[in-house]
Amino acid sequence: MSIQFPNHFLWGGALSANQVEGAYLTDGKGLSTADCTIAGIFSDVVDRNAVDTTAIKDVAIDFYHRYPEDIALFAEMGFSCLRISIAWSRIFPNGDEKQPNEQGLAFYDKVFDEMAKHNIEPLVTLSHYEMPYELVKKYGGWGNRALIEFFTHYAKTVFERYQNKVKYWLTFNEINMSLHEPFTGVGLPRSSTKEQIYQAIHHQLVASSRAVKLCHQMMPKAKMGNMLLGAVAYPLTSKPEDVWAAHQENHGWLYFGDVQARGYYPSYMTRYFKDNNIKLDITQQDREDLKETIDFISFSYYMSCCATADDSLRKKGNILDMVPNPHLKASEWGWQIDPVGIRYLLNLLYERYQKPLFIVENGLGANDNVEADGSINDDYRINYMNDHLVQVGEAIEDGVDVLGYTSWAPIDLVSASNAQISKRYGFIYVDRNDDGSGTLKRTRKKSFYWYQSVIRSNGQTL
Ligand code: BGP
Repeated sequence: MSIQFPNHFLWGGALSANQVEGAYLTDGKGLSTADCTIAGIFSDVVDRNAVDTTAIKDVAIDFYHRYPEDIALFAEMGFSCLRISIAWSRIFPNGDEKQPNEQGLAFYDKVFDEMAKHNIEPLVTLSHYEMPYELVKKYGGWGNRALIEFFTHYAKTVFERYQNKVKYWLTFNEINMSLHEPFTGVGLPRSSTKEQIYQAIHHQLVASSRAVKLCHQMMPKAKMGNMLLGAVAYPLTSKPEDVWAAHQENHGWLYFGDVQARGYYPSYMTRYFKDNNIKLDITQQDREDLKETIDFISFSYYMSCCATADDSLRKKGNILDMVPNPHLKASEWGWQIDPVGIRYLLNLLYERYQKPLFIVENGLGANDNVEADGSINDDYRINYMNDHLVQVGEAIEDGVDVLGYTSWAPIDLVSASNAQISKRYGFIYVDRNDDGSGTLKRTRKKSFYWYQSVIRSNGQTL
């Protein structure tokens, strides 16, 4: 059966500001939380002054200066869409100013104009694993209700500025990761109590719905989505206790989507808060604000995991506390590869919400080898992505409304979990090493030509 992708399917790639831009203090930018967790953003804050400023993320892949070249390469692959994020700390260096930083705004104008030249539709995340660091120091991050106003002001500022350039928006990247990585998600230390983390998440959910409301008021033609880590859990066995454990595991991340897509907390969370003696400050106004729901659901998908009622089997994985699936192989970083999982997830989310879906991250992190002739033959990446895209096609055949697919990542960049560049994801190789050496030269990998033909044929070559 040949796979039919919709005619206007958006094909592209995804980036985040702190993993590609570099120029971490250029043109008035303030420090962001991502700049202060040099060991990888999945850690608590470090003292920035104690950190060597040649650190890998200060330059990253220098997208700040090389974006015309990179966007031209994306265009050569045939991208119709590019997901980027705006660094909040470029627009409001401290986060709590009234007046934005014009130089920061001007930078993204130039990036959007460059995309427009190549007919590439931007998909923009307002906050991808970062916020102005001052908001953590001065206010205690999202634990403080004041951040709702600061974020809303930031959203309004960028909506005003880019309303004629950007149609697709996302609020917070992988908002459900805050439970596992509270500093990265909500600017809270790992030592925080569950109640503090859920409260901070609540403030973020309210801020998200306020941004959606502003988007709808200011840009009636624009669409705003949420962004979830697609962390689907299967029962480890057919034991009813394991099936229930998987159901609960999925509730742990789906509740974010439930609030953002339905406009209220689901009843299972009321039960969970009660059982765990978690008391949240939720005002009447918050409940009103939450009613403004997103237009589409977006998510990342890298792997699935298993859940079991037997706690002794839980293992600390790379990101989540995963129980390995005995039927799956894993990447070099232990992320289990499961193409069927993306079809399962697409169906699950579509049946649950009946809203369009957007796959905004999917890809394989791997060590690449540059051959003597300079070529990079990344067949493992091609196989991974091909297998996943075939399953996306199946889901479309199942009747799931999929708006598009942006790979993570179209170009090598700094890894979120370990701040290294050697965990490479790109179709484009960047000559930079974990110690900061390298020319930053871009080279097309074998996968570049594979993705180009997939896009050209609208999925027919899969
Ligand atoms: C997601 C993040 C991205 C990206 C990706 C790969 O969780 O949204 O920012 O980094 O995962 O993860 P890593 O870089 O740790 O391999």
